[in-house]
Amino acid sequence: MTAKHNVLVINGPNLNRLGLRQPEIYGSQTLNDIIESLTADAEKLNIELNHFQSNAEHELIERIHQAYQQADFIIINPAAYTHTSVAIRDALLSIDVPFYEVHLSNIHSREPFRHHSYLSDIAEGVICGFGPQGYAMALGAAAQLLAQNK
Ligand code: CA2
Repeated sequence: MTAKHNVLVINGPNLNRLGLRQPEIYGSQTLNDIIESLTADAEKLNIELNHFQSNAEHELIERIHQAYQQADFIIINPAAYTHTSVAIRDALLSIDVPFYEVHLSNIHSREPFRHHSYLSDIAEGVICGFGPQGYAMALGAAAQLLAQNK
């Protein structure tokens, strides 16, 4: 069997509250539910999955830095920092690890301030509006990409 690829999943502020409020927008699954299901998917794909969630911008940046030469791929839902954070954009640019941007909701059908992302133009791909399934779609696509590039 080939060596396991390492995928890091990062979730930004307030996503630790998933399932508790606004299920009409974000669904009823908790973040733990999503990560549990993603971990099972990763096992089947022979991928080592690590997860990090924080409500603090500097902690997200530190974790991105740690991924340098450690993670093969990142799946990130930066939550509200998507629309505000040049610092998270710069952190991702500083490590040269490819990433997918994921959003539970369709940010383009919501308030105008959610339409712009500081990350989309530097992401390998963007998935939004598929709810928790978006993370699984991103993982499947990352696995394919990693297998192609070896
Ligand atoms: O749709 C997404 O995944 C978002 O990244 C979620 C962010 C939002 O600021 C982005 O525009 C789109 C917000 C996450 C807030 O999570 C909550 C969880 C439970 C209850 C309320 C908010």
